[in-house]
Amino acid sequence: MFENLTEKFQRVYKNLRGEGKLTEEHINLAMGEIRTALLEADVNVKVAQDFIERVRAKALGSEVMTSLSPSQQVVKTVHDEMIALLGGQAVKLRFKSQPPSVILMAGLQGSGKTTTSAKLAYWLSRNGHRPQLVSVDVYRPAAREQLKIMAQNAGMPIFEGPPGENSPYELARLARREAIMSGRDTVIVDTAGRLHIDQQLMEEMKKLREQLEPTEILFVADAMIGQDAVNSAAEFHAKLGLTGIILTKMDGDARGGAAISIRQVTGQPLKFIGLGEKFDAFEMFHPDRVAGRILGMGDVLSLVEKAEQAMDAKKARELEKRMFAADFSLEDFREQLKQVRKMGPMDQVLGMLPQVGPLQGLSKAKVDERELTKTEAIISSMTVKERNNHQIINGSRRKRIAVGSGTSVQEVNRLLKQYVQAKRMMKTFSSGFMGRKLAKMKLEEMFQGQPQ
Ligand SMILES: Nc1nc2c(ncn2[C@@H]2O[C@H](COP(=O)(O)OP(=O)(O)OP(=O)(O)O)[C@@H](O)[C@H]2O)c(=O)[nH]1
Ligand SMILES: [Mg+2]
Repeated sequence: MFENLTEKFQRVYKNLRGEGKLTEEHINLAMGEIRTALLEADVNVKVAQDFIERVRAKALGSEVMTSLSPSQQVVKTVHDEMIALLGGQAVKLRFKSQPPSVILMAGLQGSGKTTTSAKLAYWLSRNGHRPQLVSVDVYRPAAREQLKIMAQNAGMPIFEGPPGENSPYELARLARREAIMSGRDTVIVDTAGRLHIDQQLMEEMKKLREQLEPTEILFVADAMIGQDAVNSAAEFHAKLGLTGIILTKMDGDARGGAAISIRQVTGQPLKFIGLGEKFDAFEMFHPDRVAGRILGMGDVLSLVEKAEQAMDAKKARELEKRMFAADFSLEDFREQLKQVRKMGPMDQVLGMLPQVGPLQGLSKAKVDERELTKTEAIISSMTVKERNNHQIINGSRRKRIAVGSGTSVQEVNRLLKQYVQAKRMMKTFSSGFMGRKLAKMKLEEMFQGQPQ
């Protein structure tokens, strides 16, 4: 997928890479190339234009990140904007608190609704759900049989309905009842395809929507047909109110532009992609991963990592500076704790501690995980004012903080005492190697968990 687009992007980077300093002219040239690449990939004109404008504005105005060269900054900006364009974060399916939830599949003829229904059932079953399939495509003779065969291949239950039943509404109603009786939490309704949006079938979809109150109406779009898929998605959305989009046939040599435009045009998130004919060729749509694929993964990701690492290091350096200027507030203390804990359980964090900063060199044996949790809870229960000026924390405030953090007043007192001691130590010894060493020892002590 997206091979052409990826190739073009790689070329733009290559051209930029040679430039030590980027002028406005360079950026304009690169933006022109990216614009052409997007349009050739079948991205909607307006979407492409907006994208370019955003990147250009950021590339010209961005604050300089010293860890990246100017051309790398442009690449990172393109990457960030591409993720944003694709929706930012992956969006999960919605479910009713009272099952069963109904998922209504919609789309043009041959877009992949039936195949995708079976895939989605299989995916749901792998992700903690108990799906139930039903086809209400009573128009094409073999349509229901097709879903039945696919369901059987994937080992998913399908509701076939009484022989001769030819009402979509009745089939849907009975399938829902069956789901309740057999304890299934999701009913996936495969509907009839249409060549173009026709009045009668649209009415049918609306009626199904009213009857079933689906939590999701997913538009299944064939990525190969490009802009047509975009237009019909917009129309479906206007008439039916879509809640998400599934792009199928992303395994083909689709130009991929539809994927990028459809979300913009409908305002609805892309939720899954189909990557083949088999029932397991299906994945959740992750904007960052897809952006990575479009832009040529390796290069860009390592670049982004590099930038992020540098940012953390910068933050840590600033913190250290404040600490040794004895300007180290409880807020800083908590920030430091948070950064460390973000990295995972303590035993895994060893070796990953920031290269600078007060936590450098803390040994695993000395860190008590529960103590960290408590410390964080106590500081979190303070107001911002209290965190920045511990001296206002009087008796009644201590009581409130203890209740808020599920600890005791004694524990709050102890933390404050340790904090004050550490702060004083740092002030006294803030110059010279030994001073820093002592200050660090003091900090280590604070993390150790003291005997009661
Ligand atoms: N390569 C590839 N083929 C797919 C994918 N999804 C569906 N197909 C194929 O596309 C064709 C049409 O799929 P269907 O699931 O029958 O489409 P439909 O929307 O149910 O079609 P109608 O019921 O006629 O409207 C079939 O040959 C599928 O195997 C996919 O992700 N990748
Ligand atoms: Mg079908």
